[in-house]
Amino acid sequence: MLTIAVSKGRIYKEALPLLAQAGIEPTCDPDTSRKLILPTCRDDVRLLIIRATDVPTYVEYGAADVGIAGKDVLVEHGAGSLYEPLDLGIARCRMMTAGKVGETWDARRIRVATKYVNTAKRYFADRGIQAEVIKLYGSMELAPLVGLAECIVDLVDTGNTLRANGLEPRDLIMDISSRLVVNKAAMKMKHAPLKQLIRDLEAAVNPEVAT
Ligand code: PRT
Ligand code: MG
Repeated sequence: MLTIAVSKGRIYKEALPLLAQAGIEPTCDPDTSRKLILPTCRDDVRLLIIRATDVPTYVEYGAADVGIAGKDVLVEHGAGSLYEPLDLGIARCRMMTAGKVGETWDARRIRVATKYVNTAKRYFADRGIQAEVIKLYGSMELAPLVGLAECIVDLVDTGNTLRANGLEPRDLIMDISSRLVVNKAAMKMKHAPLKQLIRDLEAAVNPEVAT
């Protein structure tokens, strides 16, 4: 049995066509079924539907052999314990700093609100900026508006969310896309089926270089 961990929402939606090309199609819809374990058209493959931030944890502990997770989540988790064999090129966005339109902040000392605490600390430390990083679980855009922080670190796609809240993007921290991650022990124990899955997904992502 191969167990694949994936989060509901945009990653699931964008991963479905790739999984289908690899011959894996869930036999029920997570939005309507409430099931957390989705059977697929293949008896030997199942999907776990979990929170995006939990994907590296399930794969690290081997509760899932494989996972699909955003680079943002992997970097924040510190995913050195996982193999990351493939960039799926889906759910793309940018991790950026942002602040109130027209407002500059002290380049040496700032307060930053984010759900990416580890990533933000490392980013500012690398630039010699003393940042006090405040952990939030959502709606980061609110923080600068009410004086909780001058700066946020968040994901930006169209920029509409920032604009709607009188904020503007500042510096690019990293480009984000979703990656396939694999449990290290599973890579040895289930080598043949995992190798095949990686090859099939690679062909789905890059049809022109597939052999
Ligand atoms: O919702 P839940 O708390 O369960 O988890 P989640 O919010 O992490 O899940 P989900 O499905 O929203 O996002 C999962 C993954 O999608 C993230 O980890 C990223 O890798 C990827 N992704 C790609 C994004 C975006 N694009 C994105 N735009 N995740 C979130 N956003 C949000 C962003 O945080 C901001 O609130 O969309 C807003 C910005 O979008 P624009 O278009 O207004 O700029
Ligand atoms: Mg969300």
